[in-house]
Amino acid sequence: MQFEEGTTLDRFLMESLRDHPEASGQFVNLLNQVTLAGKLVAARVNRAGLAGMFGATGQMNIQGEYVQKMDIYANETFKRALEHAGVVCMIVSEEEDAPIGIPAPFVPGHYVFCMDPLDGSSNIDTNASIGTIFCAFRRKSDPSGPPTAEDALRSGREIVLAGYIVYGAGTVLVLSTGKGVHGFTLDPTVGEFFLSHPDIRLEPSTKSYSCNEAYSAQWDPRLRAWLEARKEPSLGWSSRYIGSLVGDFHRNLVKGGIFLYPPSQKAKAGKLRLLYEGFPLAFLVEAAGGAASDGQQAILDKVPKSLHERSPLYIGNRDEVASITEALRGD
Ligand code: P6P
Repeated sequence: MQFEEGTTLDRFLMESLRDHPEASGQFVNLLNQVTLAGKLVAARVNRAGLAGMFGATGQMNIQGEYVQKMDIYANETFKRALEHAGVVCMIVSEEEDAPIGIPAPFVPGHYVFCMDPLDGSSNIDTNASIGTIFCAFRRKSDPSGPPTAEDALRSGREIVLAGYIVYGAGTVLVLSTGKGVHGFTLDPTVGEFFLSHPDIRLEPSTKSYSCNEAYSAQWDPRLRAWLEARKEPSLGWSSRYIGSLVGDFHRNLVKGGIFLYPPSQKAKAGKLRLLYEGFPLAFLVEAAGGAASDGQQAILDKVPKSLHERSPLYIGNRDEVASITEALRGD
């Protein structure tokens, strides 16, 4: 199905769901609640400096990271939008140690929602792009009882929706239900997302890499050799790294690029979380013709053993992911 730029998100969803007469209204409602929360967070991010929302709260989350004021705001905004709508039975958040159930009198819905409510938030004081990353599964447990951990600890291949909202020069929602990847830009004057990046596709290869090279002395030597080989001037590679996963990933999705976050002494299993960072971005990148690996297997083939499990992440154009996985084969 072809959509011209300027299509609203609502119309895009209505048209896309025509192929799914079995789809309940909950799917559209879920996305509507996500976009509502995204608009609220975007408005606050854009005024953070004026609204006293810069800086840390002094608290530390389960990840051992200092919680920024905006982390709390984003987490509460997405939770409130989702809890009340009868579309989710469980929310897993980077900011919450345990899964969040749906409090009475609200009614649980069909979906399990996993999110990093504001990734890269420590960059907000420098006005760098930050973002919300999410994915959703259909509930697996018996709806007559409470949701279980197994509703969230499952293969990435069971994801039914994934996306992110990048709060940068503009606010862009990128999402996929598995068939194609589409970007919508928020027009804040009317409060509507309009299709701006129809059917994003990645070329097979790239000459741009994103990583924090300060840690390269701690990497597997085969990975260091892989990167050094690409610095041969005649090859014409470049390096781009913001230090905000959503900002780095969005640039690589739109322009091509390979993002690497390998294990290091400080992060022996890698720094990034599988369930609400690796999974959503891997779902998107595969739907756009790219690939995502942990160095041994496809990210989406993994099954997390715990909610906040970390994983090495190599993600972007498929030839480069294949080349890194080949270099690391036989760990
Ligand atoms: P480093 C932000 O804190 C984050 O979780 C991701 O957004 C980003 O990709 C990564 O950490 C950056 O980590 O070690 O390079 O500062």
